[in-house]
Amino acid sequence: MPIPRPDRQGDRVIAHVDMDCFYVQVEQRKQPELRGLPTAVVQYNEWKGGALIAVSYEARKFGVKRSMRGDEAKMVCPSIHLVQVPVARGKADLNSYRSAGSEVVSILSARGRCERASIDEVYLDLTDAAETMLSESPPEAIEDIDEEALKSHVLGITGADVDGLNNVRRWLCQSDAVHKDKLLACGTIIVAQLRDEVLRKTEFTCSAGIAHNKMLAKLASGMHKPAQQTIVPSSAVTNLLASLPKQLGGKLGSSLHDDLGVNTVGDLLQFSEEKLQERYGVNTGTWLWNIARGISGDEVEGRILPKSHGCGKTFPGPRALKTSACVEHWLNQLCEELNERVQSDSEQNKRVANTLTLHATAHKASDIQLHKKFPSKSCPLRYGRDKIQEDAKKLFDSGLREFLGSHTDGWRVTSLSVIASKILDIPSGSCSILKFFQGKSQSITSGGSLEDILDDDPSCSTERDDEHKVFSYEECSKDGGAPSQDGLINTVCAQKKSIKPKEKGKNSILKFFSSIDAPAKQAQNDTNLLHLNILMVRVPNCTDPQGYDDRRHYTHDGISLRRLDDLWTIRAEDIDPSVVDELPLEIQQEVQGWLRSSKRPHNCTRRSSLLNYFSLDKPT
Ligand code: DCP
Repeated sequence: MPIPRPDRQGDRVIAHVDMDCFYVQVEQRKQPELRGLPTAVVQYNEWKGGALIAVSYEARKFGVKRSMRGDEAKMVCPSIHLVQVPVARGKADLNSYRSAGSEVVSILSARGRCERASIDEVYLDLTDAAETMLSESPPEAIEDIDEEALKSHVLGITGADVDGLNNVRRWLCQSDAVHKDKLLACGTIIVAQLRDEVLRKTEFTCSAGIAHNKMLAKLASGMHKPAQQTIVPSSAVTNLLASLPKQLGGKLGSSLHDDLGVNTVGDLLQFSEEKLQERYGVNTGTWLWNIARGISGDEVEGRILPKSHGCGKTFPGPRALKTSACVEHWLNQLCEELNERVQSDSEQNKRVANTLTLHATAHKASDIQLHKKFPSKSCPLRYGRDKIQEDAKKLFDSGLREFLGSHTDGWRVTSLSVIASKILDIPSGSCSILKFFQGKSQSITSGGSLEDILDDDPSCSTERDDEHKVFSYEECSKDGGAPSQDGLINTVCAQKKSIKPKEKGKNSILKFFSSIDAPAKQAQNDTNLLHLNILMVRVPNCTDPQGYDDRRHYTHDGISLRRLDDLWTIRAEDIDPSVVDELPLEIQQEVQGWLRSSKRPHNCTRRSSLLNYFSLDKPT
């Protein structure tokens, strides 16, 4: 159930920065002649011109929407330029978008703690930077306030007011404002500077929300797009929340409706915290009470790297895979890409992924009506393309056996994805090796078996998705339409967060509440459910009239050190030299040093120091 976190409500300055029509901007940078023209990026496939996955604001004016296919977009906007998403191994290749997102992150992260929440959005904690500005050069002391800052939308202050710029200037420079508003004013100027820097250095525009917490910043960032920023002073919170969409969804939403007659976030305001706690328990009660007031203590996590890597593809309709050979072919493609990504992550960031998970959607020939799910399967991840391919196939075979049961008369697979997760840093020092071997020691090696496969690893289930499909966009599925040829599963960072394709726009508050039940298990020992739900809130009155998927996903930090006890007992002679050969060079040297010294006396000393090291990290 949701767990509230204490909020230093007024003290913090949090920004949520979201790129504008991101893939389109990336393509327009490659082809500058497309700038300013109606443009859309289409998925890899030719059916009806491919599905649109990103639409420029110029094209949106003609009524082009992401839910359309290329042919339909051409009908409503004959001058539209359709750019196909890059393709590799028969599927969309998102590397250029990932790298472009990283360029932006490297600029934004210079001013404060930065959390990369998806391929094109980040949270920033600018509290320290704002405090510094306030003490060294407060807004009222700045002669020429950046015009970008003056163009901000300050909720409750600006509107359709012709004198908007001056209103904002006055708000920014109020010498008698309370401390938290002064901090927000500094944040406004800092974010305007950052957005300007992003534009100069990357040629990309972005929009931002600036508030005292993540939830409110996220709500605000989509309110004025493209290339604008919106500020939420505390005084504007009540009205902002009251403007949220009507109905609360999910089981908790139904229960609130049935028990208390609550339909909207605003309706919650009439109940005391005690009353809500009485009905829903201490945690959920306080969480509801806080949410209704825009209170959230969620911290911006200092994380700019992905928490997982995922590659997936859908095979709708006649393209469904019906033989093991076809599945193997596509698994090999996906695993090849996954291997490249984990290798490059390991080389560039000194991190290793520990878990390989396979998700699939399958249907039986015999009982198409019964929607038994293909079970997700996980195992320790072994590095190397061939090994990943081999293990993914074993996971698939294991899942298929379970899925089919006694019905072995035929099947078809309509989606496949492989995910590398539980990514750990390789710390320097010999202790790092233990961490590395944590996963490796239980890999499906030639001596291993399918017993190593974790059935429906709760951290890897398709239902939760939080950790894996950092953002998974399953084309077309959001509106219930048939999926297109090529669904994408893009894992960048986020972690997580939701999971299912989610709609952005008015009814997102429904998702906000309906998400509460699914990850409840996770939340029992993790407060990030609050995160999860907060991130799923979408902006009301968003200027984007179309619904769109929210691909953000959240995960908790439950990186497993659970097998530490085993690790402490690893003996040098147990280490498979072939595994060592796969390690990054520096780690190989470290292992070799460890192996060498393990042959000397006084092993106890070494072991006890390792024990001490891990004791620090040991979960309580
Ligand atoms: N994306 C995708 N499939 C989807 C949704 C999005 O591949 N179903 C990709 C393309 C988008 C990028 O993710 O450019 C970021 O998605 P956003 O939802 O943030 O949308 P945009 O950045 O395109 O537009 P906006 O300016 O409305 O945020």
